[in-house]
Amino acid sequence: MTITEFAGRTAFITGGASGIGLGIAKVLVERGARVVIADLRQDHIDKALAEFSGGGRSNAVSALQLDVTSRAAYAEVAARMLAEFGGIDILVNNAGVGLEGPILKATYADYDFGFGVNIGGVINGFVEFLPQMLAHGRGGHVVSTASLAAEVVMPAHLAIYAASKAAVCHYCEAVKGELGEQGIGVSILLPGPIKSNIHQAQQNRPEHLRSGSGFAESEAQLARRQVGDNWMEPEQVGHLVADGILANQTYIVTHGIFKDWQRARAQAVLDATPDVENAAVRGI
Ligand code: NAI
Ligand code: GGE
Repeated sequence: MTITEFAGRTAFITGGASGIGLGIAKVLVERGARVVIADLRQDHIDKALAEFSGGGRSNAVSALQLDVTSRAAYAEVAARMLAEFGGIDILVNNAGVGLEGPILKATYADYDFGFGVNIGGVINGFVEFLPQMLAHGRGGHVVSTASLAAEVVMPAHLAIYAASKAAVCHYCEAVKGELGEQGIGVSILLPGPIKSNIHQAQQNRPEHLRSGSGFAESEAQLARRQVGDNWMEPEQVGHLVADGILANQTYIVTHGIFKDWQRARAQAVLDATPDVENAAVRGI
């Protein structure tokens, strides 16, 4: 029941008009899926659609404007997907913002922005799309983009980002068993550095969370940060994601460069854990 080929399947990709999401969109189209790109930014949508136009399967892709934090808008879009495609088969919860700033300057606006998009948007995707994915009976798959930032101890200026991504990771791990019984596969994408517009957090911040932000200065600096030449191409991530969907892989990891930090974090937790040999306690 889970996904064995992309032909005849419809994929819905949030944040699909730029970077990693666009890389995934290109590969899924190439491999035979119909793809619907959902993105906050109309400028990204226009540019992305232009990249598909004239291509072999350009009619397999369409796009719509959506802020994943808006539950009312998300519900309308999900209803449209049900009416137009008989429901989607693959959900890619990829929209995210790379906000950063000194934690002592963070305000509620910063917490609401970071958690609202990075974990709130993922939850809204599950809540809006799970019912139709279960009802159509074709089985399906949900990929959610977390980050290797969720797997290492991050510096304080990335605390909100890291915490929001760790939430994505643990939520997906926890629901995988129950959804698997219903024919819905679950994968978590854990990327290292990928060429994208991740440094444009400021441009993706809604007006009502701009005033009162303590991160204005750091986000202005962030906007000037350059993408590294050696960072991975989004389409390469797309191929890893497509293969990961077919294998119903729990973790799709793009880079091995943080492995020592990942190991150090896991080891520190184990080191702090007592060896309890009390059967009554173990039974809990
Ligand atoms: P990107 O900025 O190029 O693409 C993200 C897209 O999401 C943009 O087109 C943006 O308009 C859209 N978006 C932002 N807020 C949205 C909202 N509220 N509703 C709908 N769409 C929204 O950045 P990238 O890097 O491709 O980011 C994709 C995901 O990958 C994010 O979740 C990010 O945290 C994650 N990630 C990126 C890494 C990197 O090195 N680029 C590494 C690890 C994770
Ligand atoms: C490429 O730009 C970024 C960024 O500005 C913030 C976060 C991330 C990328 C990613 O989510 C990853 C980088 O691959 O975050 C990290 C994971 C592990 C160690 C350090 C990371 O970022 C500094």
